[in-house]
Amino acid sequence: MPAIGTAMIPFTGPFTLVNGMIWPHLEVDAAAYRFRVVNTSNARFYRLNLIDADGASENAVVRQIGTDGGLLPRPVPLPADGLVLAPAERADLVVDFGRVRGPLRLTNTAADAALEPDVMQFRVRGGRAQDTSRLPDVLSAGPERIAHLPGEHDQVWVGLVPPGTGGEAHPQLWELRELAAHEVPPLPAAGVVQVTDPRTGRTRTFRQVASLFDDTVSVFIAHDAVVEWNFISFGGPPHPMHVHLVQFRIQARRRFTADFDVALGGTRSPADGFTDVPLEDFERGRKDTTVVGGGEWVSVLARFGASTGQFMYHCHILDHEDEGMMRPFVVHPPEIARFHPHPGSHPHEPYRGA
Ligand SMILES: [Cu+2]
Repeated sequence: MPAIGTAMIPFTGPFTLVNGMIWPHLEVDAAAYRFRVVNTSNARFYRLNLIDADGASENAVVRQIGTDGGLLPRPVPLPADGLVLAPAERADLVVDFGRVRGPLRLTNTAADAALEPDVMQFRVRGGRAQDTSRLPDVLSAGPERIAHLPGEHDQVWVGLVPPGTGGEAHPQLWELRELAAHEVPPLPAAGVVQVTDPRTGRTRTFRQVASLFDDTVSVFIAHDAVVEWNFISFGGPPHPMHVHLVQFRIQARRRFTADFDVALGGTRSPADGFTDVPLEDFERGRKDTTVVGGGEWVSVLARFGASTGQFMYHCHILDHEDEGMMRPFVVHPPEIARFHPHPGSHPHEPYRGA
């Protein structure tokens, strides 16, 4: 962890605040309650678990009904080892206190030596309250089902490289452009990474074309285009990647062993040997933030139909974002997109003129 002055960053403190209070308690009836949870920590990831006075899990009385962008298709149980929420991720939860006895504690069981695990306490009033509520089986239609999958021209490639790359203390975000065969330099080379795409078996070569906030924009998207964003981490800490303007659908999370040379700043051999990491149930909902772990490639799909103009995407660890892991992208109206041969610039409907 790099230090600025005497502070280590990313900074994490020992206590967790809930609505501005350390270790609050909430008196609840023996009934179902809905909680809308957002992780607003600057850097800390939470693994939320509900336990009773003896420390036994009470996660079974919790159902997740929503994510970052709205209701899930169906209520889902919490993952067996707790709900991981990275900075900016949201969870809409229903907790049925009618099915428990005595006080419960919400704890953070994430591996974190500096952490006091208690988050808050629930004190359940005696007697079953009049609660006739019932969770519906079907909550929403879920994320848009996109029939027309994007082609090569609708892909955005972003590399996440570990601390130390190029002598830089912090992890970096690299915007990548794919190189044609005749453009590939002798390898390995600084700023060049290779990936063997498991979907095609083809080795693809990319060059870093932008990294810092003020570097020239390289991601242009045609309004209403469906674009696949590929976040590939070549090592380092996990990054909750957040894209403005859209709710996306997570397509895949793949794990690999990166052969990335930090001193050089490039791959020594193509990223390969990917294994699919099964998505959690809640990851099938509408998301605008998702964790990309070290040695993971996460693909997400979104339609950029909401608006045109300049927007941001970034790591949502504030200390990373402030050290450069934030970049603009531009969504063009169709009248301009037709002149821009860039990722996402091909409208799926033929251009019909103004
Ligand atoms: Cu980050």
